[in-house]
Amino acid sequence: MQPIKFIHMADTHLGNQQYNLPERKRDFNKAFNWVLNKSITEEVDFILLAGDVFNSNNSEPETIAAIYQMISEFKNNSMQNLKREIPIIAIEGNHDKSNISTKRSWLQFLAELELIILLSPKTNNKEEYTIFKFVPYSENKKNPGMIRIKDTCIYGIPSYGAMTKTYFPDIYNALPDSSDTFNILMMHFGINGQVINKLGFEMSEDLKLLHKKVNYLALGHFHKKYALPKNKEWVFNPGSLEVTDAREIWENYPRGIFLVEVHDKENPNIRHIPWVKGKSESPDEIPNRFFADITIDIGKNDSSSFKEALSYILESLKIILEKKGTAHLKKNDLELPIVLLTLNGTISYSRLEVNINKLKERIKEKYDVLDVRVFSGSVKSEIDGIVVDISSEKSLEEIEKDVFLQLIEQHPDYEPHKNDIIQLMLDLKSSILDPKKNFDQLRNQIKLWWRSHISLPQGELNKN
Ligand SMILES: [Mn+2]
Repeated sequence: MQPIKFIHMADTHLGNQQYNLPERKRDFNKAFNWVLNKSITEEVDFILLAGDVFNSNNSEPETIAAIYQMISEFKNNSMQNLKREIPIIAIEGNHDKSNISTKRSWLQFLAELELIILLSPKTNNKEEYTIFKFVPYSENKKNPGMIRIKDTCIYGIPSYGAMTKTYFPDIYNALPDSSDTFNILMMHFGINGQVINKLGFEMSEDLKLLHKKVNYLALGHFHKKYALPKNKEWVFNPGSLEVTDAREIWENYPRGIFLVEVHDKENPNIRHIPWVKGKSESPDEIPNRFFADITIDIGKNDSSSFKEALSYILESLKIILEKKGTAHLKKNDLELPIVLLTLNGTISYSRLEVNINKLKERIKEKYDVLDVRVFSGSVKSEIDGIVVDISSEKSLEEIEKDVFLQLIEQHPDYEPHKNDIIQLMLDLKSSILDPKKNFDQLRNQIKLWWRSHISLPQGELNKN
């Protein structure tokens, strides 16, 4: 076969303004642009983009403008440097899908502008999809299901969510028997067991059967790199290009892109190019935002108040953050860190004293960081009967529900009515805040609730 070389990436999540920071949106663009430039220096034949190109189909104009500009420049650069264009071949991931109200996805729009080639098989639009045809790009440039480049055939299926796995037999039947070509199938789903707490599909017999017709299954969806099965890999997932979730840092996910060279279709040469924290001089590392993962035990210093703990935290951070010497950095520099600060330990004062916002403020005043995220869910107090998880990731409503739940759980008698009581407490809270309601009305509200939920002799309540 004619040798080919390609890049396989996925989950670029463009437009992701993580933590509400405009810089983060730019970081995602930077990582994407890095891969486009890399594909020129590597002189690849094509790029695979296996879904979740955008973080959302509700992308803002500036996200669309940025991708338009990046791909246009990339096309010009490849024409200049290689005298040819490098096709970008994509499928829709779950994040790219249009919804009923929008009908059209941004990826479809980019395909209409001929910036990318979007693959999707022709389906009968009855109740359930039956995938029946991969229309070649050479026959229909508007709605192709496959494209042939040299001796390589690339087929693409968009994400159909949980239904996707039911189509494996249909996909198998629709794929031609072409043993003389190198066959790539692009899909968007995860495989069970690869990422903790993330549900995917099993390596079922239906899925394994695809290997009879597919040499390289190019996946996206899970943000972690993996290649399966271990003894003879043919299923590949590159992982996301940037950090989309703190968990990816805590669990140290390998992520990046695959650079694949095929001379002998039974033995493709597959290299993973990984991400790296901050900038890098190496052409074989994808620069990402620097995340500083720091854990501090605030029970360890015997502080008797949060004020004391605060100085201890700031002092502990000094050693870690000042060593980095980030003072000269601008917000756009990838070296300027986002601090993921996990607090744990047992404190001698109330958890209600732990003021996360003040802590964040003080850290930002004192150190050069892009942002601070504080996770304090596992801090315990010696004096609190109730443990309040005041981590920044919880909404006020969730915290309230937690508190109410714990109050109720202290009284076993209330247990059977737990959820109803929480609802009553939430209702009462909003009644108290309503200036139009007076005390009698509140008392009646409780009485009514009591009568409809718990049958007690009438006299009991009227006493109070
Ligand atoms: Mn994704």
